[in-house]
Amino acid sequence: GVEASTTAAWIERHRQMYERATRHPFTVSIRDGTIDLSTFKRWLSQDYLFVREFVAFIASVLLKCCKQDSSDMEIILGGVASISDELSWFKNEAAKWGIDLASVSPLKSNIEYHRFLRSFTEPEISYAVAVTTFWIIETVYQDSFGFCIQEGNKTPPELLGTCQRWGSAEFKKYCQSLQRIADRSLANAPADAVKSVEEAFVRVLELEIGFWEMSSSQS
Ligand code: HMH
Repeated sequence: GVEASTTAAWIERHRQMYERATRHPFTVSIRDGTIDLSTFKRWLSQDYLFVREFVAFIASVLLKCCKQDSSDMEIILGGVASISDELSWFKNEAAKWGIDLASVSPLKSNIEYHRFLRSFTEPEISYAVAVTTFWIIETVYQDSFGFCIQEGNKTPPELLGTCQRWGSAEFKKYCQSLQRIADRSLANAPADAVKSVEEAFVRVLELEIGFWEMSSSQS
């Protein structure tokens, strides 16, 4: 639409942090082809645990949506369908890399992120904050992995499937649909509520940076 986008304005206002989340040395090293494969495997294992938590988060967004604004229901339900597909993808990918998912334990930054996600399942948390948080979580991956398949990349062929999963035009469209929903729900929210959604937006960027750092660290 032509109306001002609150979420786009936040990306501009927090541009530096947004770049740190979406052009992190971890994903940039995928694009450069310099990534260490043990680092990639650590990320894959940890992200599988993240996605399992993310299922409950998306379910809570769907529930809030159904209670409030059923016109968004199909898009959020699409998110539920794609997370189901994503879990299968992780299992398949882990098998390819020889990772035993049953023996993976969450690292500190992952646990911190789980705690954050769980805080949204409370019924008093608004749909506006939940759906906007959902949008930025997906968008960080879309932008990060989209960059890995843009022109000039040297992404190793065995990592292209991962990059396409979140970097595809289809996933980008889905993120744009979520962004429209977020902007519309923010347009109807009181100013103090909008302020707290912006805080959640910034918190997601911090948590995403922490997640990449955790995946990159050699411990
Ligand atoms: C940490 N953030 C993290 N993992 C993901 N899979 C996504 C975002 C997007 O689905």
